Amino acid sequence: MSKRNVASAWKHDWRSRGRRRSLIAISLAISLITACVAAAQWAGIVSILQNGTGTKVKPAAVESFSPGAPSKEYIYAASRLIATEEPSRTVTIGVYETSTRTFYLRNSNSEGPADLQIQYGPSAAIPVVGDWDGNGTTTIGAYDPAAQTFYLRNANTPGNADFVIQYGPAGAIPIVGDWDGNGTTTIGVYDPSNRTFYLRNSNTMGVADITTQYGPAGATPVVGDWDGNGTTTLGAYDPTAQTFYLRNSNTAGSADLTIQYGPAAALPVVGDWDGNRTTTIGVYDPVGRTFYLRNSNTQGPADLTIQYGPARALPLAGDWDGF
Ligand SMILES: [Ca+2]
Ligand SMILES: [Ca+2]
Ligand SMILES: [Ca+2]
Ligand SMILES: [Ca+2]
Repeated sequence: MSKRNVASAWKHDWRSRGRRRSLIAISLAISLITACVAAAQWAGIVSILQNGTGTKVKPAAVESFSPGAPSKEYIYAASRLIATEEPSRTVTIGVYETSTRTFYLRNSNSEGPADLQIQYGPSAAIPVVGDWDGNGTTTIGAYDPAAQTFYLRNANTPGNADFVIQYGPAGAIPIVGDWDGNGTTTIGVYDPSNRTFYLRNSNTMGVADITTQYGPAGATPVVGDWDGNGTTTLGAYDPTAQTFYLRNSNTAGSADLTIQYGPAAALPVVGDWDGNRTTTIGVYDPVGRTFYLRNSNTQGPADLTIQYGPARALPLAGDWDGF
């Protein structure tokens, strides 16, 4: 090999080595840039998490627990928490079949089978339902008109009565409510012979705390919290005129609300169907086995029409599950 050829070969070798070095340098730079971008992104994620602006979500079960208060509901969209709200305590339908002494209770105002089926009460009893212990759930009870005795139970299960209370004159119709607004439902009766309510603020024997004459002759007593202030007050349904007469205090006087509602031969049933704390009207057609429920104490068509229950059952309303 001549000197020139050696030099040329060396130069060629140097050039190719130089090219290789450049390639290594470029690839190192690319790796460095990629690493920097990744680091910057990670730093960004960490800062988002620390600032709480990302999709950090605390366990709802821990955050929502608050004894004595209604638990919050957590609303998610694409696994992001977008809102919280207090759950509504809606009242739902039920019926009592006297011939089999059976409660059929449903946890939603919709057609479908009973969520709870409970045999309870003596024969020929009139069903009553209420929150006897003030824990937020409505539970079963029965009034024996022959013995003028209430049998109240704190669970929607078969079993013995938690309260046995003799109360009311012969021929009385049981009605129950939270007359003093303290959160517990207590007993009462309506005597159709003198159109008088006898209400008691504890589930014990004793004299009436409130005695009030109210309603037209031949009316069926109904009671509810018509103004949503926490106290249950008087009402009457005249089945011949298909008219509700509702009053916002447990005193004698004229009706605060007069509402014509329901088909002939329907039975009144009232409840807080939309969970806004006011009790509103409804009727049950025992032949067509259909509830017609309305969300305001005004005339108009039913907001909810629900076929439910065996033939000729008695309508009920309550918050059976406390949700
Ligand atoms: Ca209860
Ligand atoms: Ca009470
Ligand atoms: Ca009230
Ligand atoms: Ca309501």
